[in-house]
Amino acid sequence: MTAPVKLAGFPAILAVLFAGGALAGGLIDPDAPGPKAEAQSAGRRAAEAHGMDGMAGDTHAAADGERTSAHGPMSMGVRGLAVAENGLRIVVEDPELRRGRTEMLRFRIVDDQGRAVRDFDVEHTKRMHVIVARRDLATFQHLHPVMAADGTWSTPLRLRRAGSYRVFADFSHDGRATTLASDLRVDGAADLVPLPAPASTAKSAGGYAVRLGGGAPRAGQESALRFTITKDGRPVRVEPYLGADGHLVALREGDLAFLHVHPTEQGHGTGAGRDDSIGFEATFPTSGRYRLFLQFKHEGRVRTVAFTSEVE
Ligand SMILES: [Cu+2]
Repeated sequence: MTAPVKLAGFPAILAVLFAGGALAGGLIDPDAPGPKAEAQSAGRRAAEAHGMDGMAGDTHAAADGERTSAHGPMSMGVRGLAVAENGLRIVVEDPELRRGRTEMLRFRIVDDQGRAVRDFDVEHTKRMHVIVARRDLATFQHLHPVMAADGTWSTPLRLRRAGSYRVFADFSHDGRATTLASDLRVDGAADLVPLPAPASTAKSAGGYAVRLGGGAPRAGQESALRFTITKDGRPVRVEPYLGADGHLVALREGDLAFLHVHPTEQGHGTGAGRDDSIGFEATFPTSGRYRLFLQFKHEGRVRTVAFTSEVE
């Protein structure tokens, strides 16, 4: 296989994490057992623990109690189209990865003098959230890298399929929420797929079925998105994930604009809680199609499902 040999100094081979899913219909599972085993054998302790996503990080019980959203209104807008914004820039050390290999993705957030930023605010229980999606939105991974003393963030990453990817660094610095994005590439013939048609149900590994309710979203208006999760036909009550009932990322077809969506305040976690659905509020900036990636935790594992949503 003709790997990207031309880049000398390829960073160390690393442990990985793959989000799974590869099936076009929205079967995406970042915690599939296979890659995890590989990651462990690759033996990069610190990064790997966080790279496994939800697993390690979610044991921070203190943060789980915080349901209040730290987001300001600005996070409702479109983000993630730029490599530099708000005086900050993302610098990816080596954006070329070999297909199917566990590599270490490394990047820094630098200021306009090129100095690495090292003080980040905690959002959703983490100082840095990384999303990696292929351009056709067929794959999605949500990672939590670890930062070295010099400000370099790193996480194991494995991309199973060739093609062009976007990496989003979602963070807050000095109280300002920012999402910067850059390209990654995996050499080889890419089997790009069209976006699946809009559908109100999606399945994930583990026998979960998720239904999306709430009506057709309209551009520029706040839309309620409610997800109801069942497993083998029975209702599922989710466990806290990143300090909320779930985590939702919406990416716009065509340019992969990034919408970070807020959980609604009235979760099911309190009181009688007869409603087991998970609610979010999103303002889609324009009409068009979006891919929604919902992550929730149940029985200790984070599951991911994807929906195509048509916004009018
Ligand atoms: Cu995250």
